[in-house]
Amino acid sequence: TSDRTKWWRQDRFGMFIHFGAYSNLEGEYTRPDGTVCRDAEWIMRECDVPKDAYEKQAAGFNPADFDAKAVVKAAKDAGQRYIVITSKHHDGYAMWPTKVNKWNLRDHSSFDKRRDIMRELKKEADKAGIKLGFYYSIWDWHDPDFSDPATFPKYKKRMYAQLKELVDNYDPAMLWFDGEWDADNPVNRWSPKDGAELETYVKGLKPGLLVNNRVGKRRVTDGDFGTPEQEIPEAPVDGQPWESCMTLNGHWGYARYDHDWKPAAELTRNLLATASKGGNYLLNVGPDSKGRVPQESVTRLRAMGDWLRAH
Ligand code: JFZ
Repeated sequence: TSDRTKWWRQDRFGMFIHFGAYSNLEGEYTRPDGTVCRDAEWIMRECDVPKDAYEKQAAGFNPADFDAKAVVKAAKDAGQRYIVITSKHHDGYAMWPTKVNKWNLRDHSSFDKRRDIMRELKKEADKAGIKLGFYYSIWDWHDPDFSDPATFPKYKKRMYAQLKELVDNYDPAMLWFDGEWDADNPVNRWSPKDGAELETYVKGLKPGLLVNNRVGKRRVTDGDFGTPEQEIPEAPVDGQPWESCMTLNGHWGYARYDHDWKPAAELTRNLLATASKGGNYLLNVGPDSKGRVPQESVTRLRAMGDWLRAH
């Protein structure tokens, strides 16, 4: 294990944040016939929301109550030492003012045009000594060039340009890729070579940048670390550093109907079990349509931190 991953291996415990245009629906899509379909960050796909309807609801997205200071404090109180936030999930919506397209929080929302939540988060994280990383989905449901093999290279150019914006403008410590894996999607053109190229490209933008394994095809040695999801592996995989990501309830993105919060004791046990096996623990919060982290999440994070401080 390399020096590059040292800070991250020592940090052990991080905050995952799933926040995007889907958060505005809070997990519920009301169809034209009045029936309600429920999901979270996958709602566009799982509830077959027509593109224009999804774009229309996103135009009303106004997370005015997003409070970077409060988010960083919640992480700090929990004992979390790094934050990974969705810069772009599968719906393709960018949470920073990208110049690559208009499908972003600056140009397609009802949010204050002067604000940039990524910049706000970076500033507060820096102040608190917390590292900031970005989740970025390779899979993109919104960009028409993604799903056509003939135009895919155009999409790839835009993706590279967006990643350069993220690295140049926010100096992230890590890029957490996702969406390279879907079985029925043309994303399967995403070859190990594509993954290796992308990894080389982003590391060229910033030496020292950490990259997770989902940059490629889940090869064990891809990227700098593995990413088991919602599970604690029995044994470490081939000596590779790994990080287990989990939700506080049953969803990544905010779902107003999900009250199935895991007890703080269970979460603390998961953290300790993960750490004892040499892994990192990335625990997720999903801010609501206004940008507020659910109180149920904040209290559980604080209880974990209280336990850690007491022991
Ligand atoms: C992906 C996303 O689709 C999901 O919305 C969320 O962001 C999560 C953190 O990552 O979901 C996955 C990715 C990988 C597996 C399962 C779900 N997997 O390897 O089993």
